[in-house]
Amino acid sequence: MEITPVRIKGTPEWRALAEHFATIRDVHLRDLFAGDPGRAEAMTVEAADLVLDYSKNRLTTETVRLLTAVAQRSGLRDRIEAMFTGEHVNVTEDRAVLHIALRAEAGTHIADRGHDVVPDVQRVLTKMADFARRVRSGEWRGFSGKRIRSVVNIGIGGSDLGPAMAYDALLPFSDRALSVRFVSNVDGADIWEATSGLDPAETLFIVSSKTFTTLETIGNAKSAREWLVAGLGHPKAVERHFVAVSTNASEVQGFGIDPANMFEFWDWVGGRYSYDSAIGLSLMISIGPEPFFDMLAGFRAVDEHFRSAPFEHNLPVLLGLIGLWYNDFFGAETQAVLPYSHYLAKFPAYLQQLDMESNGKCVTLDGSPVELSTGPVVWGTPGTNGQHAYYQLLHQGTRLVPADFIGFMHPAHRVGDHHDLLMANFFAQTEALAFGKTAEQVRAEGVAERLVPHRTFPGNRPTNTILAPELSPRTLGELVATYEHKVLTQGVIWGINSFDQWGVELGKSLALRIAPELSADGEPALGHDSSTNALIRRYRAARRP
Ligand code: G6Q
Repeated sequence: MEITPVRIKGTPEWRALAEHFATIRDVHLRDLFAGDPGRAEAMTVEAADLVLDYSKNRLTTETVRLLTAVAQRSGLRDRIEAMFTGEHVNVTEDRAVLHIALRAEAGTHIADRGHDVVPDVQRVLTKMADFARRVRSGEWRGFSGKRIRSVVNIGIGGSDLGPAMAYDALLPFSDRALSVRFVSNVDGADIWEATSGLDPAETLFIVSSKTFTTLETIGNAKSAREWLVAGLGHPKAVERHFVAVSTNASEVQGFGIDPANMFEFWDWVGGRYSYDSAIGLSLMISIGPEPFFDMLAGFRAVDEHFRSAPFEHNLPVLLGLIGLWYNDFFGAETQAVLPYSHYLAKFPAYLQQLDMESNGKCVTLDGSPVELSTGPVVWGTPGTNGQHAYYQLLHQGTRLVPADFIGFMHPAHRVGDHHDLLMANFFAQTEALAFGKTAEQVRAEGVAERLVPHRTFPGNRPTNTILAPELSPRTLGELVATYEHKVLTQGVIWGINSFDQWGVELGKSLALRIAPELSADGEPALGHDSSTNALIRRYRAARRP
C-alpha cells in the first residue's frame, strides 16, 4: 500500500492551531474553570465503560475543534478504515495490522490478501480454551501423572509485557491454585529465580515467541528444558511440559515441542499488540476462558467506538490529540501514566513499550525526516506510592509533565475504608496539580514570609482523569484498546509508521556479533571502536571459564 503522509506542519489547519496556541499558552486552568461553570461537563466523554474527564487540560473547546481539524486533515479517518479492513498500513514490512481481528466477533469478515482471518482467530481461541480448561481441571497431566500447579511463560518484549501485566491486573479473577511466573531477561538470574522452588513434575512452560528465534527466549527455553529433563529424568517429559505460542512451526518442532501443542498467531499481529492473541495463553489458563472472552469484548467495544465516534467525542482520539498538543506545542517531553490500582503496577511498563516502540520514530512513512517531535517518554507507577516519591517534581518542578490518572469506582476487595482513601488521593492530586496554591493562599495560612515561595504551588499542570467501574477483564480490555488507538492517532498525524520496530531488530543482531568474541579462545581480533574493544578485553580478562 502506498501511503503518502500529509506534511501536517504546512497545512492551514496546523497553522491555525499554532496561532491559537499563542493565545492559550499562558492561560491558567484557574481562569479557564472560573470562566466556564459547565467546563467539566462539556469536557467529559464516555466510551464503553470508560469515562474521560479532560477538562483539567490547558485547552478550550476551540482548541479541541482545531485539533480535530488537524486529525481530519491528516487522513486519520481513512487510515483507521484502512487498518480495520486489512490494508497493509505497516508499509515498511508490507503487513496488515489486524490486532482488531483478534477480538472481532465470530462471523465478521476481515481479510488479509483476500484471506478471511477471523475463522483462524476463532480456531486458535477454541484450541486455547480447550487447553486452558484441561490444565485448570487437572485433565492435562505432567509426565509423571501429576497435575499442573505452576505455569512459566518464557518470552520477551511483546511476548512478555502484555501477559505479565494482565496476569497481575486480573489476579483477583485467577485460579490461586495455579501460579504463573514470567521469564524474559537473558540474565540467568531470571530463569533461576523463576524455577526456584518449583516442582518440575507440576510445571508447564509456555515458550512465547512470534519468531521463535529471539536469543533471550530461546536461551531461557533451553535452560528450562535442561532443568525439566534433569528433574524428571527423561527427555520425553518435554512433550508434556512444554507448549509454544508462535508463528514459526518448524522452529517450534525443532526445539522438541509437539506441533499439536503449538498455538498459532500471525505476522499481522505486532508483538506489542499481541497479548489478546495466543500470547495471552498463560493469562487464559490463569483466569479461565470466559473471563478472557469478556476481556476481548472490552477491546471490541472500544474498537467499535474508535471506528465510529466523531473525533470530538472519540476517547482514544482525544487522548491522542491532547498528548500531541503538549508534545508539539508546549514542548513536553514525557507522559506519565498513574494508575490508582495496585493491580496495575505493570501497566505503565506495558504502555511504555506500546507507545515508545510504536511512535519512537524520526522518519515519516516516505522516509523523510519528521518535522515534529514524536513519541514522548512514557512512564509511571501506581498511586499512591508515586506521591511519596516523584510527584514533588510534578507539582513544583520546572518541567511540564502531562499525566493520565486512572482510577476505579469499586475496589477488588473491601478492606476497611482503603478505597475511599485511595480515591481521595486520586481526586486531590489532579485538583492540586491544576489549581495549585497561590502565595496569597499560603500567606493566609500564616506561613512565614521567607517560606512563602517554597510553599506556593504554581498549578496549571495538566491531567486526564480516566474512570472505570472496576478493574475487570472487560475494563482492562477497554483500557488497552484505548491506548492502542491513541498511539495510532498520534502516529498518523506525525506521518510515521507506528507498526515497525527497526530499533528493536538492531538490538537483536548486535549482540550476536559480540557474544562469540567474549568466549573465543586466544586473542580474537576485535573490530569495534577503541572503547568497545577495551571494554571487551577487560571483560575477557576477568571472565571465569
Ligand atoms: C514488539 C517487538 C518486540 C518483540 C520481542 C519478542 O512489538 O517486536 O518486543 O515482541 O522482541 O519477539 P518474539 O516474539 O519474536 O520472540
